[in-house]
Amino acid sequence: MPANLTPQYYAAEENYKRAANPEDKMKALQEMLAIIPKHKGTERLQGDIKKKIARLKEDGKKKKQAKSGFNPFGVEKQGAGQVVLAGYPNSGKSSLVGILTRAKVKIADYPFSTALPVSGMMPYKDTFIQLVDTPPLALDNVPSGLIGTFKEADALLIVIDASTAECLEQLEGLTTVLQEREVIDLSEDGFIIAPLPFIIVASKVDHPDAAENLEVLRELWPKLEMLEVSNNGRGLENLRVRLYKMLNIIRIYGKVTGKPVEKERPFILKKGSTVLDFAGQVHKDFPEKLKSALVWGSSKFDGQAVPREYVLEDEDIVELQL
Ligand SMILES: Nc1nc2c(ncn2[C@@H]2O[C@H](COP(=O)(O)OP(=O)(O)OP(=O)(O)O)[C@@H](O)[C@H]2O)c(=O)[nH]1
Ligand SMILES: [Mg+2]
Repeated sequence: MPANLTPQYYAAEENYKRAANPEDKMKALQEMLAIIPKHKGTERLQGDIKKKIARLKEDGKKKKQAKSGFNPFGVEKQGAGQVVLAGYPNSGKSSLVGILTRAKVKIADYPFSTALPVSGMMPYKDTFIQLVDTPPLALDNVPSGLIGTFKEADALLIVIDASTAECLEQLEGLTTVLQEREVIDLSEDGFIIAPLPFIIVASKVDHPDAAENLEVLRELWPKLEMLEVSNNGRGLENLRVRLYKMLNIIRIYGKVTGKPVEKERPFILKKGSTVLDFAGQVHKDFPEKLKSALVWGSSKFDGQAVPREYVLEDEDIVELQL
């Protein structure tokens, strides 16, 4: 049976063929289906159009899922702050995260042993700092997902391998690529400007060549702050302290009138936060109700009444007056 298609139908089909995006394709297909003469002779054609529409819808769904779905480079933030490691293959990143946290990291004597970010919690005082081990930065092929992981971090740890004379090259390579991808900013004399705080860590300083390698590096970058660590424990306590400082946070303990202070779980706030900021973290309705607060710690005397704008310090105890 002949199909007897109309000129309007052919025009719609032409639109379908020329459509450059799924939306236009869908529009054309729906028009074709609407105007196609409905009789036995066009049944197969009608079926084809319906199939194409179904396939387009399916593709659209998949794309949406991919967009909103699982990102293997995404690491959900936990604890007082997230510090992400960055470094060349085999530089000792996984070893560091393994020692400082209980994360199940893969440590190997061959490069590229870590394929995706792995995070662990590092205890520090009465809180936890999240450390994220990452796959190595191979400069000729930097996955954009990994750059995303760095940008989301609260701070970075740039790891260079002091056991090799390449450590200078590693430092220059890493800082260059991280600057190019707008993760960090470093002035020529090695001062951090913004946007992300970071520290340089020289790993494997137990290696016999490490001292000499680092001496060369220091001559070239005299002002650069660098911590020396090794998996035998050297420098790790210092690193923990520096990580906490770098996050620029304070721990605040809440107290309810007539009750003892809640020491188990400090609230984490940015340095420079006020009593008002603290009230907002405790409950969203509190800032509006807040009149003043009593403070133990940074105040001149214990339990001193302070205004809402009072700037808190690490380890202050605060009793909100609502
Ligand atoms: N001597 C010495 N060797 C170390 C130290 N830290 C790590 N290593 C060794 O260096 C090798 C690489 O360590 P990893 O921690 O797997 O390095 P990585 O940076 O995670 O490597 P990728 O995941 O491939 O990027 C392993 O053989 C470790 O045992 C250290 O402080 N001293
Ligand atoms: Mg690794």
